[in-house]
Amino acid sequence: MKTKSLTLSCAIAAIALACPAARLLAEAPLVVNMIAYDTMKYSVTKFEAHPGQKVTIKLKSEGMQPKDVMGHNLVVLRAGEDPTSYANAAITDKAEGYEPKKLAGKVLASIPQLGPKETGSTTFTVPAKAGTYAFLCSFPAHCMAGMRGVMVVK
Ligand SMILES: [Cu+2]
Repeated sequence: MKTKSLTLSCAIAAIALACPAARLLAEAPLVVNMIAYDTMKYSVTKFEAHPGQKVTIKLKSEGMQPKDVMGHNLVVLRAGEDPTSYANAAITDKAEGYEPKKLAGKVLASIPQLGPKETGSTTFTVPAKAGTYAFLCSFPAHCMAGMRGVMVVK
């Protein structure tokens, strides 16, 4: 009898794990550790996440130059938004850290401009829509120089 009930509870546990909702509840948050360099590159240019997953991106600037001259931020765009268009539209908005309020509708999450050895982080829930979400540094010319990447949601 005891063996039978044990078998039954195992079967229930297996069903619960196979259920997508249970999988989401059980899924651990994803932490992405990223470094920004004055060579206008990120240490991470691609990562994968699942719809509904909680993601924390931690960004550390290993830059040496002052924030005014060589600041680095991270802007994660919503699905279908183009990083080059965002960077071009934000280029004159120094007062807002190159993250203008008028473009807020295009942004999923962001970390403000960092100076040398500063760190920042952002936590967000991955949207339900599968696809590619671009991220970039919106300091003038950095995105064009290659300071960008993608979050692949699947
Ligand atoms: Cu940058």
